[in-house]
Amino acid sequence: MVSVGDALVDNSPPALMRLAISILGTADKPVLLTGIVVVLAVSGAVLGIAALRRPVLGHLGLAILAAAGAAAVLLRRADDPGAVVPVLVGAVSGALGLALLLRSAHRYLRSGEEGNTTARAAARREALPIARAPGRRGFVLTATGVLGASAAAGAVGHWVPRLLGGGPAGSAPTLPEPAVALPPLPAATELGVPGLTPFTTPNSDFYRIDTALTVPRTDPSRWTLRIHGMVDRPFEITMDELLTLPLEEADITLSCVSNQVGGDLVGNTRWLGAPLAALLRRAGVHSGADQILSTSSDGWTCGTPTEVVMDGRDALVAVGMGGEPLPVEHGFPARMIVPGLYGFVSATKWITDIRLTRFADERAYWARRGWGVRAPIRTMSRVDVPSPLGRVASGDVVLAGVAWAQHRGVAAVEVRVDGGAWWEAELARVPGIDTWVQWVAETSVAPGRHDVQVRATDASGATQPSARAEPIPDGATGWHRIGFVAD
Ligand SMILES: Nc1nc2c(c(=O)[nH]1)N[C@H]1C(S)=C(S)[C@@H](COP(=O)(O)O)O[C@H]1N2
Ligand SMILES: [Mo]
Repeated sequence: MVSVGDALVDNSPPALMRLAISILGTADKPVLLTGIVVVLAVSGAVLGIAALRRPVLGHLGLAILAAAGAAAVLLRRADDPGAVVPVLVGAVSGALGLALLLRSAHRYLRSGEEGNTTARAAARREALPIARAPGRRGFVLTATGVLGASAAAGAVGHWVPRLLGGGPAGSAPTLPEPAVALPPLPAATELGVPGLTPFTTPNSDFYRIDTALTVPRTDPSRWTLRIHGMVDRPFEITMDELLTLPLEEADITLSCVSNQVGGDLVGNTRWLGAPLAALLRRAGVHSGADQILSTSSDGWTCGTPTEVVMDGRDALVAVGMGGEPLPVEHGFPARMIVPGLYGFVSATKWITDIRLTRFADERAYWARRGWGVRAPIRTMSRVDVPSPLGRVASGDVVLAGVAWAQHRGVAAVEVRVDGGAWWEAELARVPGIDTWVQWVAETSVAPGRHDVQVRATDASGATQPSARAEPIPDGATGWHRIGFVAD
């Protein structure tokens, strides 16, 4: 099911993907998987009814479904033909189940014909439930048994790999100390306004965006990262080797290009990792190799401008996030992080391969689907307090939120109420230019409905444009506005 879902995700027309993302947001995965279950159940019902007349139809349909499943598995897991075994076992069990059900259904139908006048009439006269009639009961029992066995097999298939420790949770490496440790965050990074987004996003609250229907699980002792392509000295590095490199810490705010104005697909944390530029220097990148094409263990690809990674910023092959090894959902055992670029062009999770190439020659996953190629994060600001459509007491009110302009830095945040004059908010302290910053402003309002707007100016002096643009192809623009009511 998951492989079929993956195949659907990777091969849907871009327009359909955009529609699904815009309507369903991050619910798109459960909806897709539920849809597959529904399609399978309906196909099963139709095939079952057809098979009553012509059993061969049922088995043929089953074979076609199994072939589609096997094809989806083999296409994605070409290196692991064993992955098709569950599909085959499923197909054989399906055929057995179908044969059992058909036998018992035919027995019931026959008993219906023969016993109509006697047994069924007797059953009715004695007010016995009709299920007691011979044959029917047998069919209901067989059907329940087949259903129960399927559910049990599904549950076992789902839980056994997890119980056997198929995941890397137990084998997570203990993270070495960074060679370049950052001082603790200054106290003034947190303004302490109730309801305001915390400066550091806890790992458990960090937004998750990826195309993976099941989280790729890799044993770190078997993980390698290959760096090759347009380089002088291609090499492969193991996790042990990576962890002996001088690791660095960096506070970086990651944002998804799909984040709408006012949206929450953005988070900030302290990352730990090996500087990517050093690894690339070791490989010796050819001039002209303007794209770093990275690939995850599940085949997702990402194109990052080489010059951005080499310009001295804290681009990392990260192994730690928020003081812990990367959680599996966030790329364990290693991922890329490049301050200033949207995640889809910089933040490859479950990374296993880096190939130096040229934008003119190759397009990565989202670029092939109509999204941007070079996508620096746009300056953005958000109102968190008051909460949208929230109620506050009239008189003095506190307005607060966050703003970001990664790798340029936020120079100023301005707010205005009810379309009045803009005034400057107070900014918290931040450890660098790669993170968001909390802002706060105070005003007083009369009872009634009001709205707040916010806009940020980055350190180059550019203020966020008011014109609204959709996230596709390279990031939303516009000023965030929220309404609130003062009592
Ligand atoms: N392997 C892989 N890495 C990926 C993606 C993906 O689909 N697959 N999505 C990217 C996108 S679009 C974003 S915004 C970030 C999100 O990282 P997070 O889920 O850790 O917040 O991961 C990036 N890395
Ligand atoms: Mo994203």
